[in-house]
Amino acid sequence: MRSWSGPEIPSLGDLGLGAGPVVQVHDTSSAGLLAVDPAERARLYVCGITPYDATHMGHAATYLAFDLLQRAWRDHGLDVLYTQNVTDVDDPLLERATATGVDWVELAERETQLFREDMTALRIIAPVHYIGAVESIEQVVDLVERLQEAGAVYPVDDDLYFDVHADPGFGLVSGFDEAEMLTIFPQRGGDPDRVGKKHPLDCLLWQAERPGEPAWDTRLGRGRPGWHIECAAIALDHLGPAFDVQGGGSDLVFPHHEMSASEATVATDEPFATAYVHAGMVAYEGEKMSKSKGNLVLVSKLRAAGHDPMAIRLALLAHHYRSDWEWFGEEISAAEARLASWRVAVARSVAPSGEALVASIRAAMSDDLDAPAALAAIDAWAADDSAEDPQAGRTTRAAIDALLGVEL
Ligand code: 5CA
Ligand code: ZN
Repeated sequence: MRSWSGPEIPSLGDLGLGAGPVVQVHDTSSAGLLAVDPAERARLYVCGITPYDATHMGHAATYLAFDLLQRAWRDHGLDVLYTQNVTDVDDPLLERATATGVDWVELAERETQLFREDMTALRIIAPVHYIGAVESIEQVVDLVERLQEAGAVYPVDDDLYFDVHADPGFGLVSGFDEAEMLTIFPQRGGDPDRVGKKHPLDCLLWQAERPGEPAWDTRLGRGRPGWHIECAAIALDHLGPAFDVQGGGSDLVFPHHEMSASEATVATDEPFATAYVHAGMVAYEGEKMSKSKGNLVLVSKLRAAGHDPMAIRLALLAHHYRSDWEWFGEEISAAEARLASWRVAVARSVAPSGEALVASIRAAMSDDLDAPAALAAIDAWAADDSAEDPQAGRTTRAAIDALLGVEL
């Protein structure tokens, strides 16, 4: 499907500032920092929205995290091949469509379009491939057939299930033991108690047509894809196996990323991704912000209320991408004040060294995308009235744009 129009990104190298450092990010599967430094091109897959409601600040925080990763990679000199999916057919979308009397295709199109507009306003880098589940049915069927050839698929009634233990590495993404998995699985769409499954954790690959639900005629019969295989198929098709980073919010660690990784590994005999990077959860009114609960702060509402998208972006940047945090509304005024002070600071005819500040921002961002540390360095520079560098305003404006995506 159509991607969105992403921002222009200035090159700091072109300003004579050289290249940024190698980027280190926290990898969930090894529970530590990993230098992700492929030759020439980094390949990134980020799990996209299920488009049944509007973009909230939790979504925005997650997509911002992977925008920052790409900015750091680009500054280091890498090209980035970026794929993101849209889960445009799945239970929650169909349930919302039925409950509101809207056609599911229209609902998905409307919310995906709003998401594109929110991403453009926030200057989030657009994926090269923006791919819906509906347009990937063929790839899913191919992948399920590869799993069948590997002996990892069995039927339950007319549905098809993946035998998770066909992958000796099952569990290595999350690091969870079976008890933890069994607790979380039913909370995140799993069906441990379904009669006929060989193991409670085995997951749905293909769901046979249900009355009143959309279905496609395929070699697997009439039906639709399960959730995890959708991302495995889209990522393998557009990035190939062993790509650099699989990303999403921490609510996707298990089962979603665990299952996708195992499915892809069994089908290809190669690792799915090198690193699994997860953003923390944004809460509101004491609970994880989520469409299913309805405790939402919508990006589009903040924009409609007249808040500068760059202030919304700065409010998000004030939190480290890996931390869980709660939105309390007043952060937007703090971000607006910060934005105003930075705009004044870069307009100074002479300011403290721009190059030293760029080095600090680069050091912070290449160290697991530490945006709060970068913001603190910029605040200190803005508050310092020593006058030594007539180029500092220009250099700083470009660095804040290139590395943090904030246009001053
Ligand atoms: N379509 C699937 C992924 S394949 C999905 O999880 N969709 S979603 O609309 O529920 O979430 C979209 C992205 O936002 C996911 O990466 C998810 O991890 C992230 N996300 C959802 N809620 C929050 C939240 N409260 N805070 C931070 N990130 C969130
Ligand atoms: Zn996904």
